[in-house]
Amino acid sequence: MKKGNVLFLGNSGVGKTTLINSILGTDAATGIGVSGTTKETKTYENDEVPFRIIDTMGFEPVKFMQPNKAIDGVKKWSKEAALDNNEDTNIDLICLCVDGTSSKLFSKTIDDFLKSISLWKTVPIIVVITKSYSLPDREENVKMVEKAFEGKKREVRGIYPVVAASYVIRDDYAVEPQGIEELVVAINSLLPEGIKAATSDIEKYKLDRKRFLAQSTVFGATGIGVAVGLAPIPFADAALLVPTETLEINGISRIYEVKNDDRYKTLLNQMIEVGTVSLVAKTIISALKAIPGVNIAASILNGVIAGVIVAAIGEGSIYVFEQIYLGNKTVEDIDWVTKVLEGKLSNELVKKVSAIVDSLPENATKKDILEAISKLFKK
Ligand SMILES: Nc1nc2c(ncn2[C@@H]2O[C@H](COP(=O)(O)OP(=O)(O)OP(=O)(O)O)[C@@H](O)[C@H]2O)c(=O)[nH]1
Ligand SMILES: [Mg+2]
Repeated sequence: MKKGNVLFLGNSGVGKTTLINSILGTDAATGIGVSGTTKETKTYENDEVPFRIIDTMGFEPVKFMQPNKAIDGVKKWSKEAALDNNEDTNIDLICLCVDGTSSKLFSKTIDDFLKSISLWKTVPIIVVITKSYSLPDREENVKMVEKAFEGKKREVRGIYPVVAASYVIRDDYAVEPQGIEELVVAINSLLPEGIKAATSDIEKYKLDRKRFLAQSTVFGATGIGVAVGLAPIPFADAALLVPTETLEINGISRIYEVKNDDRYKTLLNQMIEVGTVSLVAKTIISALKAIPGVNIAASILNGVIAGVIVAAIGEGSIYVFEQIYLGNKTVEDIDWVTKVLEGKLSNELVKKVSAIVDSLPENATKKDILEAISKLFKK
């Protein structure tokens, strides 16, 4: 099948590779919080969307008579791909990524960018505002990009703020991924006729993406859970996890487009009760604390337990909201939801925690714990 080519450009560190990973699930990226500068032009694709993405090196301003490494890399890729396998290397869409946390630089970045892409005169351009964590900034940023394009020869076909991966703002607060599906729908709509995917195919893509993004949300919340457990206060009961689970469940429900109405709030309260102070939660916590042969500090065990509970509730919530999104269940099926979540807090968890505890060093850090938990939860 013929695929479109979408070129991602942007300054180093704006989050191009992270975003590509979030769009395609290709593990192109370096992983959350790990910095890994892209050193060569690389393409990524999957079976679900009708385009491949060309990831480039961090963009440099064009200096007089000096080539831009990113653009040069794309030219080189284009030549080599054409020689290798006759792949179609026409660029169909250019996507400029600007960093939403450093908005003041937009105008200059966009000027430099427009100069550098003069090679592709008729290719449509969109702008993605990466790391768009703050809603008020988001509106401002969109306006600033619009303004930066005013009076320019090239027009911007759309401006898309995104959060590519769950972003932890404070120990107890995180922003879930946002704007990815909208971006993909927009990219698809700008591809040439004959390449573009049908709406029904995009729906299938969206469902898969929601799961991926929801998992990123669970990962973020689990990290918060571990921190809560590690804190030097006695982890007496899981009531301490109410804020973390609230954050997690709300984030997942937004990804699955659940309306934030009274019916949802009732469901949310029930879900949090199951995951914190219910008899089932208390029973499992006692069982976890009593795991024999533990040679790690009590605070580390508490960190593991808290993280695992948040991860388990997250896994259950993904299933719940996916069923609601698909129309198989409603937010009023509270008994069913309760059973799903209680099922996640079963003895299976004791086995999981035992395995994690065995694999951890005595002086395990928050990062070690988080890695061990996510490995165990990944199928
Ligand atoms: N939590 C979170 N971190 C992000 C997000 N986007 C980017 N980052 C982080 O920002 C850093 C840089 O991201 P990259 O994706 O490597 O940036 P890049 O544009 O590919 O950088 P170069 O390859 O150097 O051009 C990494 O530590 C990412 O984890 C996001 O949406 N959420
Ligand atoms: Mg990169």
